[in-house]
Amino acid sequence: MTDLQYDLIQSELSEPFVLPEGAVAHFNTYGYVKLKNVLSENLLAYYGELITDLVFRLNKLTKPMEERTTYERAFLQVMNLWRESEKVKEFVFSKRLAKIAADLLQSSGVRLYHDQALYKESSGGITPWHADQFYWPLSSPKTATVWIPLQATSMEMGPLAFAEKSHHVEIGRDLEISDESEALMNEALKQFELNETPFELGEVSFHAGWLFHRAGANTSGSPRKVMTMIYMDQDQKVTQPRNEYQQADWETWLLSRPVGGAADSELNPVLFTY
Ligand SMILES: O=C(O)CCC(=O)C(=O)O
Repeated sequence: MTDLQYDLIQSELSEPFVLPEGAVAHFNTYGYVKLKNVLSENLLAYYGELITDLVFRLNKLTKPMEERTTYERAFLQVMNLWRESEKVKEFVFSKRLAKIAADLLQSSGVRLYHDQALYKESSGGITPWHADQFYWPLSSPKTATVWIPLQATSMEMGPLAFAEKSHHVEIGRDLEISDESEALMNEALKQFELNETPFELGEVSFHAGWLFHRAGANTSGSPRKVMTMIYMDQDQKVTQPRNEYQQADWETWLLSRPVGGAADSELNPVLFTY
């Protein structure tokens, strides 16, 4: 990559993206929004390679597929890549993406909760139904994850799928990701429309912390490479952990910041503020 190309992708990471009309309303009503042409092919190729190298270097899940649990079959999961590479940090700290999150959440600014790469291997299984905020000891529903495919993602690869409007109802909020959550939620979520569509290269989605989502198995023969960042309102407070996962998250991603205080550990920088 030439210096000029590198400068161009740096500007792209920081320049605002003009949200299509109705995007904020769509996010509020449906709990997610899919946005096309947010990131260029060049940018995704450049950071995609760096992220992929890190995933394979840091991944600890080496068991054969047949010996894995449903959760383990879903993807290789590597977290807080921004701490491992200054270059990947540029991507994770993108103001363009953080501003979209702030605008969708109607927040004056957002912090990072954590990032994670989610690589569904070519023989990877389904990602069962779940809502992310079950895992997070955070006081308000003002959280959003950006899901960024690093290649065009066909139906055969297992694109992220959303149970529209399911963030408005309090069902299954005590369910961790499992075969049980998949069976129970398949029934319970029949009342909601499912959005399950491919992603073009450059398209990303943002979903709310309490929105139920899943992904199909990857039957495409190629890995489904995805990077995600979880944003939270900059004024989020830490709540008393309500399950063992929240306890672990509190220690790992919030560095055990005091319950009732701001979720503002050194791992949770403000990535965009007005
Ligand atoms: O990538 C997947 O299969 C699941 C992603 C997900 O659950 C999330 O980003 O919250």
